Amino acid sequence: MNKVDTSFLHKDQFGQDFLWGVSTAAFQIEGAHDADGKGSSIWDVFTSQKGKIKNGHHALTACDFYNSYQNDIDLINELNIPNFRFSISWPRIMPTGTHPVNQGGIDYYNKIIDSLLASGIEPWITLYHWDLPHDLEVKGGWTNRESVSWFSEYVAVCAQYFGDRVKNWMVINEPSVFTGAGYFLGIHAPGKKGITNYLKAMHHVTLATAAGAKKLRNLIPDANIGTTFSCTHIEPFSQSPKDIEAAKRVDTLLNRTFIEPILGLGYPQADLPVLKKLNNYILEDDLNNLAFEFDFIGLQCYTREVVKSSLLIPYIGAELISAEKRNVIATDMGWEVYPPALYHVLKKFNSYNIKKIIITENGAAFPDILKNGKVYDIKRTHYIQDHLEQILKAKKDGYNVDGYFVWSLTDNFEWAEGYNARFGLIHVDFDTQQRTIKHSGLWFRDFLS
Ligand code: IFM
Repeated sequence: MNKVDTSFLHKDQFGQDFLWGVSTAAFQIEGAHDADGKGSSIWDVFTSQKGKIKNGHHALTACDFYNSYQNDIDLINELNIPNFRFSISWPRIMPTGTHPVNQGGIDYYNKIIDSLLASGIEPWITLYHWDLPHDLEVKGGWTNRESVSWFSEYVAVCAQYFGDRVKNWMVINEPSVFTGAGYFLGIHAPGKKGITNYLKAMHHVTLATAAGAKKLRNLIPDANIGTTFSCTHIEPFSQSPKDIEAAKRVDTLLNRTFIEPILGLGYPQADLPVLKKLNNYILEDDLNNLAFEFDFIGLQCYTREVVKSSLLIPYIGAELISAEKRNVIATDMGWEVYPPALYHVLKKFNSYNIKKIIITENGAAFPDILKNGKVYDIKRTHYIQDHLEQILKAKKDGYNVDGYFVWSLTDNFEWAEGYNARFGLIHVDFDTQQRTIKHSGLWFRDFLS
């Protein structure tokens, strides 16, 4: 393959210890929805329901990573990517959510871990990337306080089977997204709606994050333990006091609500009054149990949001003005392309007491075209380069940032968007499962070489 010009950005500018990686999630790539004893997840059930996913797409096969993992690990190697983030499918390991353990699932993840290590690639495990066992959802899922102990039981099994080789762990991925979309808006699995479901799920997921992390610490004392949060740079639509106040409420919900209790600061109830309703579910000692000293926090930032005050939107009194309405450049997700957001987010989160910050996801969906065996995704290449420049700017200004993982390795199943939104450094033909490294992938390869 031809070399791609990387001369204006150099890996060394980020420092010798800076971590470079690529991120994925089980449900989005594995397929093999019922192979070797796997149980159903809430996403298996949700995708089987009519009208939930664009174009009726499902993830029965997805990228077939379950069978083609060796090929994809070889591609990670070819791209010179030293760290691979993937998630464990809870119902593959524990089909009903709690004991017994499914040996078929354990064998599968052992193969992945061993293959990565044999290739010199460091495994980074996410324990929960949204695919709750369906049997637990039948019992209320995250709205049931018992979910905290179900999750701890599952974490202990993962630590016991994989902790001898895997040092890097992320407990829960983007709690604000899956509780908001899955338990308040009903547009993601399990399709629940309403403020009561949402607040219960919020509190139990936050308790589970700390409980899971403590379990890992006990069972793998030398583990590098983190958890990941979606975050976004928020700006008011105008300088009117109402828009400024609305932006503050949205910032509280999207950037502060999940991380602050983990950092020992409690829920930011003063800045978002609806969170006071959480007091109905907070039991004695919960606030102490929510805190955990993570080794790192993973931040996942894709865009900024512009916020206007609105009396029509309950609980938050604010609306997000879409990129389309603002007539700015956007990705296939409708998210504005705004690289300085990453700088602002790094600045903001540096004001907390966090040991290490890693950007554990950043990337873009564009309508890639495979032509003559090549994908010239120059927009994605620029997107990544421009975000890396923002990281350099943040470092220059003294803000701590220790790594950058691209979302994602291959095109994959993008939840309610199905296969329409392509985020990969590697193109996937979903009919043939043929992989083609895109221009962005070649650029990243040369940058990392
Ligand atoms: O695909 C998702 C991922 O599962 C979680 N973070 C955002 C990505 C892009 O939407």
